[in-house]
Amino acid sequence: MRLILSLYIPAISIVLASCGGTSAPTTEIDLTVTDFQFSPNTFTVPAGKEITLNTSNSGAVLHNLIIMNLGKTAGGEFGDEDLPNIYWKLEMPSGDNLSITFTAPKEPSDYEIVCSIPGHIQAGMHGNMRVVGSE
Ligand SMILES: [Cu+2]
Repeated sequence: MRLILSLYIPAISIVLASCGGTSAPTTEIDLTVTDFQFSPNTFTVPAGKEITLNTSNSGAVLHNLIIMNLGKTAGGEFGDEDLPNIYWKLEMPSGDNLSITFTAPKEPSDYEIVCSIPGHIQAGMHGNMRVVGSE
């Protein structure tokens, strides 16, 4: 019985995570990138945990995903002055599917996500990663 329960509980968690939209924190994110959008463009992760990001760039051009440092924004255009404010960056060539991990920030808050390629923020490539503390 113990074995059955331990298999059953992760299955429930996966179902809840997929139905919960952006409110339920998840350690696995499926992110599709197009010209010029992140989908989803908001997601919620648990503080300090290892997050698996499965990305697919179905756009025609190179994109990247940048998570900005706490309290930092790239504004309408990512410039050299924003480089020291990068928490984490992933390059996503057109047509590539990547699975990669990063460690979520320890500080619960909202963190801006952007694509730094010129013009892409203005075209719509920005969003929010919410970091929540453990309950
Ligand atoms: Cu882009």
